[in-house]
Amino acid sequence: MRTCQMLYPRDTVTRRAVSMDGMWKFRLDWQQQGYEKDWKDGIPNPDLIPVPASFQDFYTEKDVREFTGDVWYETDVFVPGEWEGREVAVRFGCATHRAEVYVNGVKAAAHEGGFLPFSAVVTEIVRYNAFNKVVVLVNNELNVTSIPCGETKVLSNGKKMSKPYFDFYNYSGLQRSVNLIAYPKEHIEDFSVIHEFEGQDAIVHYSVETTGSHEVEIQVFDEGSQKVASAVGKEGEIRIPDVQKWSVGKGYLYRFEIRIVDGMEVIDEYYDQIGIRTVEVRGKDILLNGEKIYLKGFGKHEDSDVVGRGFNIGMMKRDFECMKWIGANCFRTSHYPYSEEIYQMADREGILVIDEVAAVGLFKSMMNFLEASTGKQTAFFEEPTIPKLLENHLQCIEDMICRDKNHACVIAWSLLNEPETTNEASVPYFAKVFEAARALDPQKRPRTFAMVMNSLPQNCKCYQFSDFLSLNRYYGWYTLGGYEISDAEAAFRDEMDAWAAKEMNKPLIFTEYGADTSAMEHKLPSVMWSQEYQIEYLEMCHRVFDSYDFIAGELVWNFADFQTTEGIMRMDGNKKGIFTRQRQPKLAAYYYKKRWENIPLDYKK
Ligand code: BDP
Repeated sequence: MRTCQMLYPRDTVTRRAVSMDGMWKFRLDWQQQGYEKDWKDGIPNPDLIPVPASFQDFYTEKDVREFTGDVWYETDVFVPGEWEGREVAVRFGCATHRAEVYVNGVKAAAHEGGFLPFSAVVTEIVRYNAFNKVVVLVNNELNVTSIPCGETKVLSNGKKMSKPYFDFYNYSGLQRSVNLIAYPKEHIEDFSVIHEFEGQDAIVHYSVETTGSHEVEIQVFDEGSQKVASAVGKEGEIRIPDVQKWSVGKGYLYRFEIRIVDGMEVIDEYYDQIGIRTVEVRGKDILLNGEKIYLKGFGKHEDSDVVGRGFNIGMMKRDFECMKWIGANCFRTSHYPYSEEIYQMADREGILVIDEVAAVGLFKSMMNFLEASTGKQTAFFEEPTIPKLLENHLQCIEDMICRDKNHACVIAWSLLNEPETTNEASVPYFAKVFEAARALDPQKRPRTFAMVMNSLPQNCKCYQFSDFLSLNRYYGWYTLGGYEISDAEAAFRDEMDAWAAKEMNKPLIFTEYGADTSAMEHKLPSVMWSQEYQIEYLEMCHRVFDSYDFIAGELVWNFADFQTTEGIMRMDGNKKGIFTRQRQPKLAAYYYKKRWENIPLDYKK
């Protein structure tokens, strides 16, 4: 049975969450012997490695960094005696890209998809008042039936390596926190909120899913801990008088306390911090609380030195400080759902998030991000592997929406990045993905997908699925770069004119535009890769953006330099960052600070 095990682990009067983060035993399975030799019962001769973290960048051997296959993790966890009679689970923030979990040698869970949480319910498996052995087999191989898409290549020397169909390093392992959780048998499984305003008040339509039939109560507290509203029942409405709306830069959060009760007895209790806002697309505008907003910000990555894609609480703090300093109000979780703590922080800071599922690489070309600009036509969605891929993709959409649906910061779902759209076969695939997101989201947020360079007004068969269009465009970089930039601007305007001519009456935002730039390079006059060229390129793009009223946002690629697979196009990673990988500003950061501080939130109203 698959339950929606997405509630963030918390301590309450009825629940316990014990962090299992720390040094775990670790071993790469070079000979693929782990299964046969029962490593599930304990890993022989292990190393020690931190969790959460990607395993790749700790070691000095290239074979380890490039390791593709099974890796094993192990730890011992104490389960208190007083937990007997409750449900006990091991909850993983993620395991990239797939995992099997063994507790005391017994298989407790298997999970596919590397960027969303899952739990192994171990109530019947654990020994109480004793240490229990948790062994996790994580596999990091890429293929074309799971997301993100890629291949695993076997070299003639027998070694395996990852060939991603995407432009970020295939970091993997236990990259997010692991918790041992205990909760009552009759418990809150999930809840959702939909907001509406009536004069100065908010009406919150809520629904709570529980595993039993006892009464549910909800109480709402403001930031001063004053109770402002309450309700009884699994479903209903709560009126919050004189509501403080959640908005950009003002992440006002109410504390919702949910209880299952039996008279005076509390059977289960959960709480969450909820921002109250509405989001919709109307005509050419994206509206927050009924008012037009212009998106300013970044495509990002979870990526930093040494820990790779591992959740890094210090880096998260620094990233939000940099975003506030520069005047950004939005980021896209390119190209996968991020760690839960990042959405909590965005809720708190009043930063908007376009939440993207890991459907990247749905384009039949290993170097799709390069070949896209050549106009090459492929037929990814005609492959026999598509039904299986769709199944995995839909599951990830369901899990992402289940996990993130109550976050005020999440204003839209991005359902794919740079898929192929020029072939008829993509249409039914898109229809299913977009329908699923609409059906699953109680708040019916806008849906979009990021369109690759060759998805153009004249040939794209799927743009109409998006509630607002999201374009990834590199005029002046991958095409017509350097001294040809004036032609790039003309070509860019031609495309925008062609979109305008469609009279879609929809907003369009840029989810990517950018130029690789060395933080060391200054050139007068500019050349490509110099900091001066990055600014000239950005100025050109912004002249275009400022000329069209339906362009409702600009998310530059990328917030910071990030790691990729090595190759002739990448010098130790992608250098399109406005900040370096260490989160120091390039010259362009000062340019943006000036631009964004002068662009009002309701720009182009
Ligand atoms: C786009 C991809 C992004 C790449 C970027 C680039 O969506 O992942 O990193 O281009 O080439 O194609 O920098």
